[in-house]
Amino acid sequence: MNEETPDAKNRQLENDRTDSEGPLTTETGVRVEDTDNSLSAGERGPTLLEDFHVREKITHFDHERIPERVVHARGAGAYGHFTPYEGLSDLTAAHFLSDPGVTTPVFVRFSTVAGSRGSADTVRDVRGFAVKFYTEQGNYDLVGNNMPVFFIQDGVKFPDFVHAVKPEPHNEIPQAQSAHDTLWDFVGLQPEATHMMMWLMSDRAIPRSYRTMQGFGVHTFRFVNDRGQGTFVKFHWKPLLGTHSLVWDEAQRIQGKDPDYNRRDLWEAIERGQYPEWELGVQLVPEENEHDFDFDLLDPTKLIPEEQVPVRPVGRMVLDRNPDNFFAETEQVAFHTANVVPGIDFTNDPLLQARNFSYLDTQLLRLGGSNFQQIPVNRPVAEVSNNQRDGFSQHRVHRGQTSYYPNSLGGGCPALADEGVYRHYTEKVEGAKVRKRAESFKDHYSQARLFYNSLADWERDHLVAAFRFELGKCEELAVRQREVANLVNVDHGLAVAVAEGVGVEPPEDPGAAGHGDSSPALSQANTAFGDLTGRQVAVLVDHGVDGTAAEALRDALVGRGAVVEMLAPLDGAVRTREGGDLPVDRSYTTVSSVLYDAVAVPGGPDSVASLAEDGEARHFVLEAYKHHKPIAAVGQGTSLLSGGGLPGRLSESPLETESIEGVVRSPGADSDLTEEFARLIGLHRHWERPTDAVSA
Ligand code: HDE
Repeated sequence: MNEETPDAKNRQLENDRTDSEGPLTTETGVRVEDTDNSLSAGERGPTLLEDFHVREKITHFDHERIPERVVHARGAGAYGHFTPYEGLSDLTAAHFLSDPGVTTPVFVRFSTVAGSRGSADTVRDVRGFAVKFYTEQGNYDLVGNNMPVFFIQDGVKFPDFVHAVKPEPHNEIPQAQSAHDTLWDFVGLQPEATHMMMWLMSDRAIPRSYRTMQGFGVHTFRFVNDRGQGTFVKFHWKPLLGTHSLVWDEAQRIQGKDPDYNRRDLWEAIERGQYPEWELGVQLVPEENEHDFDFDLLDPTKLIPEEQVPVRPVGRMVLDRNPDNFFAETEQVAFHTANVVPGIDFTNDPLLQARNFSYLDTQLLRLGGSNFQQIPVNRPVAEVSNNQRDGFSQHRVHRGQTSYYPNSLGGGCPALADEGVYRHYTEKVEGAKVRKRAESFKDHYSQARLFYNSLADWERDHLVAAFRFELGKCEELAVRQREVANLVNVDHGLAVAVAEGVGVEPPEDPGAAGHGDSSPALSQANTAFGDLTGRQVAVLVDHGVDGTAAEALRDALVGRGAVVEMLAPLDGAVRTREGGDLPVDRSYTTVSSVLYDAVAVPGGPDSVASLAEDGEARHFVLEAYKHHKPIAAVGQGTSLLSGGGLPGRLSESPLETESIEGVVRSPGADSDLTEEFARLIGLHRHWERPTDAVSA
């Protein structure tokens, strides 16, 4: 373990932390005895201009807002650290990847893309996954997304794309949604977006949690070693909990029930000490193999199938500390793709090249000038020394007579560095100036098809439903029809299914069958299952509940890392069948089944009878059932399943042993029940459960 680095950032921040203690003062430190009454000429007279306290207080308030990010405005952040598994010096000069003994502090910000700062978390959207490594060689930012490809190939199209997806300009509707005419108008006319639209219509766009999201660098980058040799690299973050998503209907309901759902989940997991972890992986392509693929490595609408180039795990990131202040840290953090360290370089991906311009430019506006790197969350732990001076909000007090290079009056300082320096990869470049897309960028459908081929049946069903939902919200039939015409190049069956759903002409079969390739790694069916860490389980109880069963279930699940809450009609406590008091965590009228991953109903005739008479309780179970969630019913608790309008085979014989996908029923809370319930929760959702007939 490196002595200096693990908490280098945390230690640095210590100097900036402020606890508003002691007597109230003005910004200039003058003590204030009354902040409730303005200084006025007489008790009922006009306020006096000379009241510097009221002027300062209100002026500061007037200036509290800064522009939100033009994209990725809504986000949540956390600190943590990264440790490599092994030294990668043969590939890269990056020190933070050179030695398992080096642990590097990080700050990560997750985000949605289209919505404003105050929009809901669980919208259908791409998620940002931006990591700032505070390395000993300077800050390195890996500014990625939770999907491995992008909508456009060239950065010059980015303003067009963002204008299309953002709320429409004439009425600013809809907020944080892609289901509207302008987005589909744009992507229908822009076939290069097709692959990414497949990802956006998939479950990847509604992650259950930031903790259950993959991350991708998207572009092909370049590792460069000490000898100046380059290797192409794609970055992957893999969550240890697996990649899991919400159900679309559930995601929409959460937008109202808890718009902070993903943000809260991250915050609470860290507060509980359940630190989320990701493994960093790299796909490596030697320079000489650049042209071995049937797509261009520089094209950001393409991924490298893992089956073609395996992902090599190279390190681990843990997020273990929440920020002290949202604005100071999460809002003011400034990521920039051009923040690189020795050993990591760019490629000529035209999207990446534009990003390298855009991020600095946007921070200058958003953070009010050129000194934003001095803001605590942005400051590197590496030494900073240069001749840059002045500017708005300069916090450094530079000493000395000189601020130029070369100089003799300042002792020649700062001197040019001669070791550990950043050297750009000496790539040979030649060519005529042209505005032309390379021929190698022109296949827009093969990988969209690869993605479709790779999905499990339930994932395809969700994808079709998402296309129908989104296109169904477009008013212009021509826009719907054009997208369907696009999809026929991916898969005829998909295009027909979407066309039927949105009431436009099903397209002709183009005849030529597309390729049958698939990449199992792209399916969420092949992710990690079984870890209950941070899973939210609701236990519905009322007076007369079988307290022994309820507590046994809770203790067993908590022991496996789940968060279990006792929910009753009223807050406080319920009397158990055994005569004791069972504390209630909250009234279920303040929450909703969509905020939980699983529901249990313990027995106790009185408790169950009372719950069965309450529409809220019945709806809770029914809705969980509709959203494919695991349900456990103990003893008489099984009868709650029968009263709620669930499909026949569940309601007719609640204690029958006929198995129902994701439902466990048992006469008592024995270890078999808890074991089975835990297994079902670990499987996340039970997609094979038919729910079409369920109205909840
Ligand atoms: Fe961004 N992007 N982007 N982007 N991006 C921004 O920078 C931009 C792109 C991504 O949590 C902005 O500081 C252009 C791809 C994340 O603070 C802005 C292009 C990927 C974040 C910007 C892209 C991303 C941003 C807005 C096309 C995935 C949030 C505020 C050439 C690999 C970072 C800001 C955070 C933020 C520009 C495309 C990821 C305007 C011009 C591809 C995660 O500079």
